[in-house]
Amino acid sequence: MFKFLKNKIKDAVKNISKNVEEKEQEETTEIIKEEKPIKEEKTIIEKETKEKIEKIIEEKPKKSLASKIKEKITTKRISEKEFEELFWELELALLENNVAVEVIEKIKQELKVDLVDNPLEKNKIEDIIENSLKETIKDLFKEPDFNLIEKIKESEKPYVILLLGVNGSGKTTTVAKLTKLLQTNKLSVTLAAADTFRAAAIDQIQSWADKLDVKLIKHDYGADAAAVAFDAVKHAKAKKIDVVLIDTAGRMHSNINLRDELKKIVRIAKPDLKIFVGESITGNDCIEQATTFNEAVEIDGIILSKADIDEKGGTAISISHVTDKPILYLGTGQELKDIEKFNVSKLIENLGW
Ligand SMILES: Nc1nc2c(ncn2[C@@H]2O[C@H](COP(=O)(O)OP(=O)(O)OP(=O)(O)O)[C@@H](O)[C@H]2O)c(=O)[nH]1
Ligand SMILES: [Mg+2]
Repeated sequence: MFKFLKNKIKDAVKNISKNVEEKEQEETTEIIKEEKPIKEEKTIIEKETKEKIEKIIEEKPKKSLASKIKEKITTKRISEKEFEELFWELELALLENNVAVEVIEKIKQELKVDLVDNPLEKNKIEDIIENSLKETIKDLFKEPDFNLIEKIKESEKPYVILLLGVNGSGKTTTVAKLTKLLQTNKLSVTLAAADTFRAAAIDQIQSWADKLDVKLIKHDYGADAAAVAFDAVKHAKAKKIDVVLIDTAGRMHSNINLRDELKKIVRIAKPDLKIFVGESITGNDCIEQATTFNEAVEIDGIILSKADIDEKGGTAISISHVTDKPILYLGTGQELKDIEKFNVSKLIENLGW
């Protein structure tokens, strides 16, 4: 992740600091030019009365030319207008890499507070911009305030997890990966084949259930998805199974009927956790889907699939901030083992920081 964004940010930051230093040289030359008339003025007023001279000296600017130049040499101030010009390249880099517009605006505002009209130590401008950017991006992520495995172990059985998202986002594969993860943590699992809609969906999850040696509760194609979920929870209760994972049909977030069906599954199965599974590579679409699903059924967290093929990373940077929900896991491939607990520090490291 971030293969492209990392280099783009580095280039933009380098260019910003280079431009700042170039501007600085121009301004220092201007100060020297400005100071000349003051000297000429001084020669004229030397002829005037002592009293007048003292008055003029008193009124002269406190800072000498030397101290002005020294301040210019060691520090640099960026005006708001300069900042707008300088930020443009970074803004483009973020846009090209799927960072949401409202998130870019937030990054811009935070950088502005740190950079505009503050004396910035020369030669450290690149570091200052990079640090400010790093802290801002870090703050964009919402860390989950719980550990899923611990939460399940503390909760009443069965702990019910519903996975939702648009077509092909990786829900069924994620159900299988989570099953493996839970089994590794000594938790028993029942699956619910609540995608009764797409041809071969039940066969697909059945083959995962066989591989993972877990019970799959299924009805026929076209059956009521909520009833499948309800039966799975009932089965898990009777068998004292720790977790029920409900695989739902892919649905466009804009389809009102399918959104209502999802609401019905939620009403009947009463999941403890609703997870939106979104494709990391789809950028702003993914963020819009998460926002719409969140409005419909209030999601609790996000799993971003296909992080292994996402070289931009802007979705990961933006989605928590826009939805105010944490990213719980990243899907990092097509195998059962390819699921990683989401870790902000690791992600920031990938950005080269
Ligand atoms: N590279 C990669 N591929 C993934 C990942 N997760 C899922 N896939 C692939 O994405 C495709 C779709 O995955 P599914 O799990 O069937 O997606 P779904 O959301 O259940 O799809 P529908 O049920 O049709 O809505 C499959 O080919 C998966 O192998 C991932 O993390 N990385
Ligand atoms: Mg599926």
